[in-house]
Amino acid sequence: MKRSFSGIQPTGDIHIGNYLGAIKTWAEMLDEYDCFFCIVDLHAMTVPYEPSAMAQRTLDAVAVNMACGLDPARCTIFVQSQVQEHAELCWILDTVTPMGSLARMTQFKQKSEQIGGDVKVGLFNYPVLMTADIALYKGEVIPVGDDQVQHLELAREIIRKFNNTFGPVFPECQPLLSKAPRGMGLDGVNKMSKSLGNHIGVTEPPESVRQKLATAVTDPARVKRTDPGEPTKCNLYHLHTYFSSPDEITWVEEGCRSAGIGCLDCKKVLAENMIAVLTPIRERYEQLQADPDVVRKVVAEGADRARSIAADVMAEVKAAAGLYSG
Ligand code: AQP
Repeated sequence: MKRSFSGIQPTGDIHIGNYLGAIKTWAEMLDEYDCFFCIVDLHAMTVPYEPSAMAQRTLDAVAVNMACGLDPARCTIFVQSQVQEHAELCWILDTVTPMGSLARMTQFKQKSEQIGGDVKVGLFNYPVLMTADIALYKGEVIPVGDDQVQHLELAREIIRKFNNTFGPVFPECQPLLSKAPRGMGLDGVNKMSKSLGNHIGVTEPPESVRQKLATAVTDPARVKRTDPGEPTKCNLYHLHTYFSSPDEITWVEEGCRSAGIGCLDCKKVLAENMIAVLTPIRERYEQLQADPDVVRKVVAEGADRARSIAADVMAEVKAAAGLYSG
């Protein structure tokens, strides 16, 4: 089996963008690949965060991923900071990474703007740590949403540079692109993000899903109910294509273009369909919340497996780089 590596940051509520763009695909890969899923808490430290909440958010992220279908009996789930080799390999890869390549990264530019003036080196270096995450397990197939394609291209470049400089330690990694496009936030402007408050969480209670959808931005052309719209310009139409039946999607398309339905009608149907998909996830999550030892055991076992592979690969890396081994 080829090995696959994926990561998710414990930066807040895991949302339907993460689910459709990433976790749903990950859950479908379990029988085809040797899948490693990592809660990347070191990455989450690259933007301001509340230290007292980090450990619980990390465990919550594990529970949500399990509730979304990551079955620990068929994959390895672990926490990044529990495997020290991630930071160690990141440093070594830093020594072959051009500054110019990092400075070009769109996510770096966007997040720097969001933060304001006080941008830290960790944010700049984020893609090198991501490369280390992949390379440490000799990951070959990397499932990504389209927002991460640029980082993966850079990871491939860094891995090539390492192999060219020190010898062929790492395999080439390939992106496995999610079929879902980048999910837009309820603000209709930014991508749906944990940190922007423009999301619907996968464990969100039904009433909250209804309320959030009721206030979500739709096609700006539809100011009054009688204004015809263009569904492809409406963020919520895209969500219908994932949560609604073919008949309902046709109803939305025709009703929106002819102004036969209003945005509220459309939102109500979407809300109920979304709730039907999210309810079993929320229920599984609540069961795991009630028994936190299950989650702790999963990450402890995951860390053991991850550490044993990481130690071997790191020994290979150090030998290739000519470091003293005692
Ligand atoms: N809006 C989205 N649409 C589709 N896919 C998405 N992903 C994230 N947002 C969307 C995919 O989710 C995976 C895990 O993402 P991450 O936690 O590593 O970081 P992110 O991409 O920065 O996610 P967020 O929600 O936007 O978090 P914050 O606010 O902390 O930056 C990735 O595979 C990503 O493609």
